[in-house]
Amino acid sequence: MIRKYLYGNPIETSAITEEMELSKDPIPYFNELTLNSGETVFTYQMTESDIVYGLGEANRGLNKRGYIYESFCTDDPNHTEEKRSLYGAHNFVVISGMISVGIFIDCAAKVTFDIGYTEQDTLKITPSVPDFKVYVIDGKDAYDIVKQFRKIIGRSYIAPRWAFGFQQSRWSYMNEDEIREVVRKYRENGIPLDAIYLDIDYMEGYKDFTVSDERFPNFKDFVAEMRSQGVRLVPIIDAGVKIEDGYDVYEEGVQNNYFCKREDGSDFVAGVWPGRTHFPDFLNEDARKWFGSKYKVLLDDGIEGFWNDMNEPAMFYTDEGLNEVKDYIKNVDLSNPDSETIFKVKDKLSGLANRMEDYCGFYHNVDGQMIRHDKVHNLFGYNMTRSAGEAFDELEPNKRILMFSRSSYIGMHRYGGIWTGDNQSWWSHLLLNIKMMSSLNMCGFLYSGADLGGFGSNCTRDLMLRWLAFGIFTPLMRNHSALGTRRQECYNFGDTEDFKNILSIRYSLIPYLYSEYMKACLNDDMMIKPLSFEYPADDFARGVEDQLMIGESIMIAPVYEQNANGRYVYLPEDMLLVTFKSSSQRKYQILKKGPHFITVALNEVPVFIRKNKLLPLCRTTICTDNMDTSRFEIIAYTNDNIDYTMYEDDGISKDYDNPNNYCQFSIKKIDDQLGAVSSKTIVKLSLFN
Ligand code: MIG
Repeated sequence: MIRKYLYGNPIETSAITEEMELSKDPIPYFNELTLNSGETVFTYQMTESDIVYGLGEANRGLNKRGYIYESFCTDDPNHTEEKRSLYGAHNFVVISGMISVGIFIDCAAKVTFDIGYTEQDTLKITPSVPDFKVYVIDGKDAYDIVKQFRKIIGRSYIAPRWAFGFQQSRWSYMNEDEIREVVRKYRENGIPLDAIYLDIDYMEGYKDFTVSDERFPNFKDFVAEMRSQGVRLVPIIDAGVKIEDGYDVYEEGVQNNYFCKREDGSDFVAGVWPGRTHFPDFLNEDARKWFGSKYKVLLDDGIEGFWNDMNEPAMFYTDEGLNEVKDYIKNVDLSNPDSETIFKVKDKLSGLANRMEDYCGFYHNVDGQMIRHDKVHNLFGYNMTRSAGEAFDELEPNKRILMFSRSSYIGMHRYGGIWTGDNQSWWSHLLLNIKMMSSLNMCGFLYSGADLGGFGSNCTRDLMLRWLAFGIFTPLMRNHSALGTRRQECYNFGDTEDFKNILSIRYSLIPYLYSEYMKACLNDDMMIKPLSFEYPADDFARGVEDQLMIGESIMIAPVYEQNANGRYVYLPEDMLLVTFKSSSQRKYQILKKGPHFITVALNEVPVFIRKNKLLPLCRTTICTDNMDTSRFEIIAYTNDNIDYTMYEDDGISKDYDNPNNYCQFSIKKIDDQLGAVSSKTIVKLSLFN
C-alpha cells in the first residue's frame, strides 16, 4: 500500500507519474517532528537486523546503514569513503526487517539521510525546505516495495540494443584520425567494439551542438564511415552554453529569456569549459523544448546517442566568487606569508567551484514563478535530460536514441540512463560499482554503468581485466578515462588475447542480458538484484553485497581484489558454476548450497546458473550489427521440464509491447530424455543435473 503526503507548497517534480489522493491517515511507521527552525524531521527506530536499501547512486555499501548521505547533486571527482553526495539525488529508501517499509521524499532541494550515523539505531530524514511530498510504501518485503515504487514512477528509459555492445571512451579523442586508429586497433585485435565517445574536444570552443571543423572536417561522412564499420559515435553535451556573439544557441537563449537569471533579472554567468557560460533554464518548459530541439543538428549528421555532462550543474567559478577571492588576496601580505595565510589562499581558490553562494545566486522561471536554484537544485540535470528525451520522441518517434546523464533525480529514469561519474582506477571503486548497481535498479536507472577501468588515476592490466569481467553484466559497458591518465583502451596493456576473450563472453551473453533488461524495463522490475531480493528468507544471503543476481537465470561473484586468485562465494541454493575463459572455452562444476572458495584466474569469468534455469548463448561477434540471433547454444541446470522466455526485437524501434517479441527456450522430457525445444536453432545443449 502506498500513502501520499503533502508538506507546504512544492513545485511539481513529475517524479511520480501516477495520480494519487492524499492520505488522511497520519504517517505510519515514522515519527514526524517539526523543529523550531521549521524543518520537518522523519525518524524511524531500526531494529538490529534491519537493512536499509536504496538511495540509488550513493557512496558506500548496498546496505546504507551506518552512514549519513546528503541528497544534493554534486560534481566531486574524488569519491572517497567519507563523501556524502555524488551526482544523483535518489531519495528512496527501504527498510527491510521484521517490518518492511519504503519512503520516497519527493523534494527538489537537499535532503539528509542520517541512517544510524548520529544515533546507531535511528534513521533520520531531514528535507532542507518545508515544501515536499512524501510517499510511504509498505509491503511483503523489500523487493515487493521496490516493485510498487517502480509502478508509480513510470517506465524506465529503454536504450537501443547496440548500446549493449562494448563502448570505448577517452577524454578526448582529438580528431578523425585518432578515432580511426582506435577502431583499427580494436578490429585488428579482434576485440569487439560498438561505439566510440566524443568528449568535449570534438566541439568548436566547447560550444554545444557545434563540431570543430579543424578536427572533424567532414563530420557527417565520418559518422557514416564509422557506422559502416559497426561503430557509433556518441558526443557529449555540456550544460553550460558559451557566451559568444554570433553563436546561435547563445543568442537565441538570450533573446527568449531561456537562461537562468540573477535576482536583478540579468542572465546568470558561470565559468565552465567554454569559459563564461549561461545555464539553460531546464525547469522552464519553453527553454526545455528549445534546448532539446538543438540535438537535431547532430541527429541530422547521423548521431544516434549522447551523454549529458556537467549538469549538477558544475561550475568552476563565478565572477562573484572571483571578486571575493581577489579582494581577499589584495588584503593579505604575500611577500612573506605564514603557512596559515597560504592555506587560506589555497582554500579560497579551490572553494571557487560549486559554491553554495552561487547556487543561491540564480533563479528559474517555473510557470512564471521565479524560484531560487538551491531550492530546486536536484531537478537540473534531470530536466536537461528530459529536454533531450522529449525532443527525441518528437524528432525520432520510432527510433531509440542512446541517452545517459551524469546528474539525475528520480523521474529522469524515464528519459535516460546514467553513468556514475568520475571514479578512479582503484580496486575499491570496482567494488563500489558492484555495490551500487542494484541500488540504481531500485530507483529505475536500469541503463547504467561506471567508467570501467576507472576515470581518474592510472589503470593497471589486472584491474582493467577484473573490471571488464564485472562490466560484462552491466547494461552500459564503457571504458572511459581522463585526460592525462595512462591510455586505457583494451589493446594498451600488452597481450590482447585475454581482453578479446573477456569481451567475447559479453557478446555471446547480449541476447540474454538484453532480454532481461527489456523485461525489467517493461515490467517495472529490476534486472540487477541483491541476493536478498531473490532469497529473502536466507539470513546469509541477506548479508551478501558482493554477489549479484543478473536477471532470472544467473548469479555473479566478481573478483575485486588485487592479486586474488579467487574468492569466497555464498550459494543460497545448489548452482552450476560455469567458468568462462572465452565465449566458447568453459569449465563446469556443480556446487552445493553454502560457502565455497572458487579459484578465478585473471582471464576467467565465473557465472553461476541457478537450479532449474537455463542460459542461452549466441555466437560472439565483433559488433552487435553482426549478431546472429537465430542460433543458440544452451547451458541448463535441471533434471526437469523448464522454460526461458526470451525478449527479442529489432533493438531500435519502439514496438515494445508487441506479443511477438517473445520466444521460448524449453528443456523438455521426451521419451525419458531431456532435450531442448525452441523456435530458434539450438546448436548445442550442455545439460547438467
Ligand atoms: O570537468 O568532459 O564526468 O566523464 O570526461 C570534467 C570531460 C568534465 C566530467 C565527466 C567526464 C568527462 C569530463 N567531464
